[in-house]
Amino acid sequence: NVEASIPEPQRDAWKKHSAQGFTTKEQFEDETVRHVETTLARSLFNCDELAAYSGASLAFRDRLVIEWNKTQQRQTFADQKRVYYLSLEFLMGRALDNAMLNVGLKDVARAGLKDLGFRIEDVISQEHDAALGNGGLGRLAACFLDSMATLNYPAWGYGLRYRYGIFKQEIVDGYQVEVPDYWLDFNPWEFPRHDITVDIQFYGHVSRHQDEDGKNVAVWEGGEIVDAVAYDVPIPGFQTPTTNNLRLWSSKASKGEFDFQKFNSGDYEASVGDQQRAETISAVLYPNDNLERGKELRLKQQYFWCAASLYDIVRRFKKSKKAWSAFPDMVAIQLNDTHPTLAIVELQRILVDLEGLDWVEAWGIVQNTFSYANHTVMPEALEKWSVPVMQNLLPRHLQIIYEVNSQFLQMVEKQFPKDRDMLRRVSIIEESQPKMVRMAYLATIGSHKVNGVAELHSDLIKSTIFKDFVEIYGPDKFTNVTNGITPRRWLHQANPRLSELIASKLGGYEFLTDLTKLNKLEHFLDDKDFKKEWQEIKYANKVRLAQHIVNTTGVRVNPKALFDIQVKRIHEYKRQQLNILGVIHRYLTIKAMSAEERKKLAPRVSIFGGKAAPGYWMAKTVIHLVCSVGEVVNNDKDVGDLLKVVYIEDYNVSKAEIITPASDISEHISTAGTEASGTSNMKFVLNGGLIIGTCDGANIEITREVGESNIFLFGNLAEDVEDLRHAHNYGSFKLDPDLAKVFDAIKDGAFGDANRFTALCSSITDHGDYYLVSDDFNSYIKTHALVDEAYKDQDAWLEKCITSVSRMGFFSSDRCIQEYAEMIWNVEPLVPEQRNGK
Ligand code: IMP
Ligand code: B1N
Repeated sequence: NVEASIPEPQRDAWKKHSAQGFTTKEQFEDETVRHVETTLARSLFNCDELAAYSGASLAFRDRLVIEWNKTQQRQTFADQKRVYYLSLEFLMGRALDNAMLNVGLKDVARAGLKDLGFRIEDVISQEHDAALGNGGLGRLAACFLDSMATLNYPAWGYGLRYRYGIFKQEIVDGYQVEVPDYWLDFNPWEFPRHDITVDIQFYGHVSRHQDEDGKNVAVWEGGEIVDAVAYDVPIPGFQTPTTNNLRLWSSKASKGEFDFQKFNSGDYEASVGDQQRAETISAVLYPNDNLERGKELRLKQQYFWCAASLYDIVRRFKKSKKAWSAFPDMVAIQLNDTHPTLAIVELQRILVDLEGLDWVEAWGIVQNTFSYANHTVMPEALEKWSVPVMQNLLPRHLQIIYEVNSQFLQMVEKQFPKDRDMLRRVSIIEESQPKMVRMAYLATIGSHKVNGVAELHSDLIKSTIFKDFVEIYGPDKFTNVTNGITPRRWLHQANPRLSELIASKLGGYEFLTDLTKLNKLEHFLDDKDFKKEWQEIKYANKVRLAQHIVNTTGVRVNPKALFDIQVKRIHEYKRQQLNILGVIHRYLTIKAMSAEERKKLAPRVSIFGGKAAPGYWMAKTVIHLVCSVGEVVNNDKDVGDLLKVVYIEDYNVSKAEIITPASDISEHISTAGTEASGTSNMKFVLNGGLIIGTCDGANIEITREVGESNIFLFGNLAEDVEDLRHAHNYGSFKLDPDLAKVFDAIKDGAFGDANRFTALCSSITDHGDYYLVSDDFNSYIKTHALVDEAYKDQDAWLEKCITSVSRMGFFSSDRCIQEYAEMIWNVEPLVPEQRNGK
């Protein structure tokens, strides 16, 4: 009993003075004004909206951290298994609105801020997004944190505290320009923990020593040391006091002997240089989505973060004084893709080199601790590290990888005698020039479970990259957990009016913690008032987006038009090029139409948004084509409201909260078999928009749930993609005739200097059309015509939307986390007693 070790009078004094946090409007105002006046040293006379945001956030942060403390104590005393979610990306977005809603005090804050002279929306919009991620993979990690806290799982996130998140995108003359995202000027949501600092070693060499028992042990010596400093971000659950922790590591020069020597010897400059080199490790998020470039600094980031996290996890376990064999009963470590795979090697190193466990016992513990989620089959995204680079940076880890590989290959050889090619195929080491470490294989061998993130994707990985491993380990090691999204942020926070309308019909907000409850909405399909209000809400959301569009681009769009939205990272496999080529086709068709025909056409707004990786030239060309088409179409008086084309600058989480509720239709049109899951597809449907999409990723399961009549599917199937590509490469490529007309218009300079688009066009016409734009074009155009038709019958359209929403229960990240917890992590929730004010 920890309490008993503290004298009673002291304990009483602490209890008497223990911080409480506000619950009433009066207390909220007290706390906010106190923070503005003392923490920020401002006053009534110079408190602007930013200061009001800061004051209110600090008031909420106090509340969160009080619950955070209690949660950590509860979890420590409960002494049960915890889950650690390792992700190189956490795309959190804004925290204040989320904190207000999750602790159930947004109305209190709204009233309090009003008393102090502020509108809550203006205060909320002061916050800079926490944008420590590229796209779906990073946002998934953020949704998972929300669900793990809401479901009361004892769970920690571990990541890197990048000084620069994903860059800010500006569109200048129709081109993307990247601006650094320096977001840490004032971040009230993090607690620096300078007392929690871990030494991280790089480079050096390995020597062999005899220990006291005469055992031969490896010692990793020399090299350089960098400090990892912990920064903690509290993660509040919804309608529960459980407040979990996201621990982000920041790099700092070590105070150890290395730079002291230089400093003392008078080499001040070198000492400062060391400091800068150390801080570089956590300086910047790599801005690539679904692409790995094999840069040494990225490997350094990965090891730095894995080693610091593992040190922390092992330290916490050791406090329990349990035997090492109990480690997997207390610790589950989830790897978000292969980026944290070095954690597997690091745990083996700790157990064998530092704790003296026997190799085989240690490896059993490692395998039972880790699980690995694969998020992509794109070859250019699969991580491989060059052996020489790893040899130099992490010499001992490379030895361990070779030993793991040798034992694995011996096992395979016993199972498949004389199959030399099998050994070559499954080896962790690719015998290329230079040799490469295949991280997906290492992650698979070091884990007890491997999962894909949607059904099709999980099937695909079993028949492609992990085919041999299914034969070796049997099919049970491989499983599927279809992705999900948190309904708190993506319905309640992003679309408060729709959430309220649904609650009024379902008799409360239980659907926010049990999303399957939405199915009761189908009972209201004949309720005229309900449907009218639903439609009004969608319209209001479109008006809000139209306002944002005119404010940021100057283009006026008609909120009565059909809003057709594609917002996501720009990537050839996601096929924004198919979308914009389809838009050009629409434009040419309208231009050729009679006045009569035009009257029958539903006006459209084609909305694009998303960032291109700074080095991804083709993606940047796609952005430029969209902007160039917009320039022409939006200024064509002859076309007017029938078609508008806009590019929304700097798509991020907080913009997604405005964009997602405003779609009539959204586009999820990746080449079949390339998009592992997609998660924005789920967000759009949950907000009452329909989808045009390919049979790819989670689109397939969305179709299963909402029904084929409520989704617009088109295009070739994944099973046919390989044959089509093969056919293209062997001479039978035929350009779609409608697409040919589109290319002719581009070549004629209809959208400005055609030379700028030559490479984009010829990637389709001359270089194999790898993403099957031409093969799918006709089907895409025809399906858009069906969308036009369907939209004319507003009543039937509305029914499709409401029916779809009612069937989205499956896509809550709560369902997803429960599946991980039961099938993979084997962890139980720790449900707290509900306290006052909750
Ligand atoms: P740690 O990472 O194991 O140090 O735990 C995280 C947090 O949990 C600490 O910062 C403490 O606030 C809390 N905690 C850990 N151990 C105890 C304990 O034994 N009693 C109360 N709180 C604890
Ligand atoms: O992960 C998401 C999925 O919904 C998407 O379909 C998938 O594309 C995305 C290397 C990635 N896969 N791989 C990445 C990101 C950054 C990086 O450096 C790969 N992102 C995905 C969630 O499952």
